[in-house]
Amino acid sequence: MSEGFQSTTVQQMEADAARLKETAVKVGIDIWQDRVKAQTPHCGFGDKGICCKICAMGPCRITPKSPKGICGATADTIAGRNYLRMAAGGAATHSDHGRECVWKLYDSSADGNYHVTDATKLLNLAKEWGVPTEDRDIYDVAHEVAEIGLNEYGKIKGYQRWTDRATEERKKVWMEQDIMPRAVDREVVTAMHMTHMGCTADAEALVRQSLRCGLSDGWGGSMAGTEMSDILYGTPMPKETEGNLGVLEKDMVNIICHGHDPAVSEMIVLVAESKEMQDYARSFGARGINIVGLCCTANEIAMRHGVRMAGNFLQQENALLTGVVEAIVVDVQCIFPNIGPLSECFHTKFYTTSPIARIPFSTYLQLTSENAKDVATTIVKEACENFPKRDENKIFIPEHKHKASVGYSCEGIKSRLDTVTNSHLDELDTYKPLIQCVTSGVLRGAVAMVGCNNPKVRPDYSHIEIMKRLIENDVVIVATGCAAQAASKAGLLDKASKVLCGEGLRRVCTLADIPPVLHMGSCVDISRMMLLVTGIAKDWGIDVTQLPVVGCAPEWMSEKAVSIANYVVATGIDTYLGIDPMVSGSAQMMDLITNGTTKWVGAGYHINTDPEQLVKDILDGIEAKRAALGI
Ligand code: BF8
Ligand code: SF4
Repeated sequence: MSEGFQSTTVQQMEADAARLKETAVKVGIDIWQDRVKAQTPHCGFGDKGICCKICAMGPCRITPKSPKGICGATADTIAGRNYLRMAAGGAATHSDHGRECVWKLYDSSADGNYHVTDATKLLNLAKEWGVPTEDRDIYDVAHEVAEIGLNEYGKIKGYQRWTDRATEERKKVWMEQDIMPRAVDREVVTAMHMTHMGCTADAEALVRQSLRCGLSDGWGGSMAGTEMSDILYGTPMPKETEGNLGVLEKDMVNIICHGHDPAVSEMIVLVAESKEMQDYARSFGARGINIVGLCCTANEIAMRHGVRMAGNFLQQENALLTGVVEAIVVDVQCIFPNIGPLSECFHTKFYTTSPIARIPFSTYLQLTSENAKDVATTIVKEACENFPKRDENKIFIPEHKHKASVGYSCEGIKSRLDTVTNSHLDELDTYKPLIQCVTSGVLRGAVAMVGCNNPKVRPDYSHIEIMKRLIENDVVIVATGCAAQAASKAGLLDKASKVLCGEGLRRVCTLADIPPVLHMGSCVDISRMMLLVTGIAKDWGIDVTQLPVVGCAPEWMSEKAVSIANYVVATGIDTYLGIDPMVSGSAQMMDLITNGTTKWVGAGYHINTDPEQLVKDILDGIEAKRAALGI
């Protein structure tokens, strides 16, 4: 079955992009490749983190001749404040997405738009939080759990209750280092206060708050987002789908869902699947409705419904340039404002749905718990009516696509282990067989591949080349966000791609019937990875810092990625970055985020913008962890 597997190369993807660029030229619109040229070279001060515009005496820039800003702030202060503000922006963003998910649970009802789908997960969480469940209506439980969840965002005392799930060792470290996260809103406000003109000038304190703010996201807001989404829309389990632009269909009504919060995309999928809507599409000459996802929304609906994935961050303009998209629906985050003017060059309708992301040249239909189905119905209907308005002269759909096996939540991974291996051991719900594979050397370790695309490096190249090298070396990969999408485009989520693995990983893939890259979801689902490493550390009986497991974000770009990197490091996992974290203008900051955090929490950043070198560093890091364990 694996015979004949051919990974799509970055060169092939670039050829598709070049062909689509011809359409952009024809319709007279700029795309990111043009804008990168116009923005290069970037401002060196911003790039190194030593431009401050926090007050109106500035902007102040640090040079050898002017080593301090007007207030006296040094390069260390300025780079440190900029870094913390990025972490706070990311924590706020993930967490507010999570908050919306909790609100949907709060608003859920038997006869409303949003329902409890995974009642077991809800009841487990209720038990964890001491909410009575016996003889109660499931929605009464849901509302009480949601109210507690919402209060976590702004509670006046105590720490994030999600951190109770961490290992005892981690909790001790977080308390000792004074980085145990309080309410999410408090950590973000504290970060903004600390970085105001005339507040914290000490870089070390700024990095510590970055860790704490990040933890309030990973072990707070993001975890809430994942958990509530699972309760509302179902916990992902392994399923088959496809990825890359070839999933767009010439003869169907194509609707793209883009963004992050599943509240919108779930409703679009539900409405579009109805016979009434499929018939409506056929009445305009289409074969039916084809829903596809972009970016993290793609991950969310692929994981839960097998909806196909059109691609990642730098593919969003390409998707519209195919000329076959009747509608693109967005909610929040990672949406290029250029989608507005770009959609105007085609028949494509562009819908925004959230007050958090208002974008010119879009139709704004605010989606609420009450009107969600009506809004989705309007969008799907208008998309169908739009089908006959395509311009044949502007159509080109690249043919590349791959099969993709997705849906590897912690429960999904355990289900594979239970059905294939654990049942022989008479022990279910455990990571022990996985641990045995690592201790015996069949697997060398695991890497969490996460993050975005960034044109500062060749898009997707770093993701794909690093993943190929890792699986070749018997390192299993868990992936989320746009990294998971890169894997899907290259075929690395296809079980058949095990032919690219070393002998050990290939054997594991065959035995457990999994691909070498396990798709764990969207970026908020990196909280799943935190629970995965926690579960493995507990089952193994060692600390998270000892595991031969690392994180890697080779093409990151967003503030969310900075928040993620902070909580991954604070959780004890070394993190390998392929993009400079914009603090290189301060030697102290560079030392703090590499060596400093290692002293405090046992993990830090390793930075290398050369992907070949970065993957070598990762493999060396994994082998060093193995050696320290004596395995
Ligand atoms: O949250 S990986 S480009 S889509 S920020 Fe955005 Fe980056 Fe993609 Fe999802 Ni995550
Ligand atoms: Fe300049 Fe200080 Fe104001 Fe920053 S806070 S802009 S360094 S005066």
